[in-house]
Amino acid sequence: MPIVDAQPTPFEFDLDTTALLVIDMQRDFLLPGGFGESLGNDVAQLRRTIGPMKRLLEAWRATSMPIIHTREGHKPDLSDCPPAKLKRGPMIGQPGTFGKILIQGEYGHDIIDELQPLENEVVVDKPGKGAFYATDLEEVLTKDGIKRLVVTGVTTEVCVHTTVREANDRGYECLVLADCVGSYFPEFQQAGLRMIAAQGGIFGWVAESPALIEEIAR
Ligand code: TIU
Repeated sequence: MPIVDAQPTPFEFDLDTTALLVIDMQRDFLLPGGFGESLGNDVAQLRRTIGPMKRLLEAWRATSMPIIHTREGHKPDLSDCPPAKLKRGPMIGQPGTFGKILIQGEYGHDIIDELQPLENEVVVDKPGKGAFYATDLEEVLTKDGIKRLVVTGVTTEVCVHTTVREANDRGYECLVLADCVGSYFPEFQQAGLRMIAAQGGIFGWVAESPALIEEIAR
């Protein structure tokens, strides 16, 4: 079995039971002038993941392992957006630079050009921060016999963390790639990664993408 150098211990995986999760690499979060930046966030902190992610996707696509992309967003009538979320995210559904913010079908809701999914890759639309809540992700993984997840995307302490915690509780082993996840806040990036691997890997493992690419390219 391939083994990747990781924290807190090496991460062992096999090509038949591992999937790549790409969380919310959407224009609304990553594009300059978009929703994320309009909230005062530094999108460069997220955009540094694009190069490593492109290289990872290229290597992963050369294997038979599945790739699953997620997008956070809501139906145009906001019927799947809890009032409590809307109250603290009042821009959701409002017109932004790239269409109505976080609304399915809008330009800003879709994945950035550099990382557009291929036709055979699954895209899971999710109304929450976690990728399991109110989605068919668990069904998709079970059907493919997936037991391990390599997790990438944005943001580290919000949608990546929520998803890793949900996955860990469901029995999946998660490897988070430090250079392929991003937070608007450098201190949350650091702490978020440390939280995953602390206490003997309380939620999972953390590694750098070149170490994984080397293993899957063997
Ligand atoms: N995808 C995701 O993390 N959604 C967020 O709202 N993240 C923030 O950091 N705001």
